[in-house]
Amino acid sequence: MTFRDVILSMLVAVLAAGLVLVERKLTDAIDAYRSNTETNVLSVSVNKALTEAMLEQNEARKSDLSQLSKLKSEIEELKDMKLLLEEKILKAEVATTYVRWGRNDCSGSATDLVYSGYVGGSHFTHKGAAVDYVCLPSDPSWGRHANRPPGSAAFMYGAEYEDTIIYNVPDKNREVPCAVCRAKTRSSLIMIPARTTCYTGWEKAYLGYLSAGYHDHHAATQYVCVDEDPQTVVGGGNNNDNGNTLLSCANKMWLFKMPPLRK
Ligand SMILES: [Ca+2]
Ligand SMILES: [Ca+2]
Repeated sequence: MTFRDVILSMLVAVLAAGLVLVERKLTDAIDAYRSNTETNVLSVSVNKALTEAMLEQNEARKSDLSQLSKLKSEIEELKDMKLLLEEKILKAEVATTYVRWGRNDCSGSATDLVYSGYVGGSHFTHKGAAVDYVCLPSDPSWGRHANRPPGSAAFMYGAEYEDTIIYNVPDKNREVPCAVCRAKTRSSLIMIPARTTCYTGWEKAYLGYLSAGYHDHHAATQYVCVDEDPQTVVGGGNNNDNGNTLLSCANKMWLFKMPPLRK
């Protein structure tokens, strides 16, 4: 081999090495391009998915906001309804009525007089008579069958005070007035016997003496509270009519022997 041949062989070897190097670089470049392309595709897909998720989330948020706004509106409407109902309740006509026995007027600024009149009831000698006291109006009116003959009728008599000390009357011949009272803003009424004060939460309408008919009379009566400062019927006179009677209660029931009540 000549020197020229040697040189040529070396040149061929260098060229071959250069070609291998170029091929390797090309392969790397192609791999890098592929890798970048895949990454880009992946990135686009991820971005698209993220965008879609955000759009869905925004839509859901819009829906939630709409629901929330609707709920707030409904709550406001309910609040308005509640206020209206409370206003109606406050303005509602709440009242109760009672008879004030022994007086022709009512007590308290929140109490109206419905009517006043006279206490009536059965005759004290009549067996089987009605037991209740009634407050007869001073301006009665007749129905269709006025003034029937008394053959088989029930009777009504005026009541007299039969105790001069308790009721502070000059004799046992005075008639008893009454008043039907309407207590505004009150919804319940009870008569509490054997107490001079109310229980917690209750307000006194009036104070009086527990009264009923005489224990040995034929006709039964009922317990009523006669005002502690009773009046007499104006113009009633002092005849001893003795139709219906009112006496204060003597504390002889076994209950009243129990402490702390006195006999
Ligand atoms: Ca009498
Ligand atoms: Ca009389």
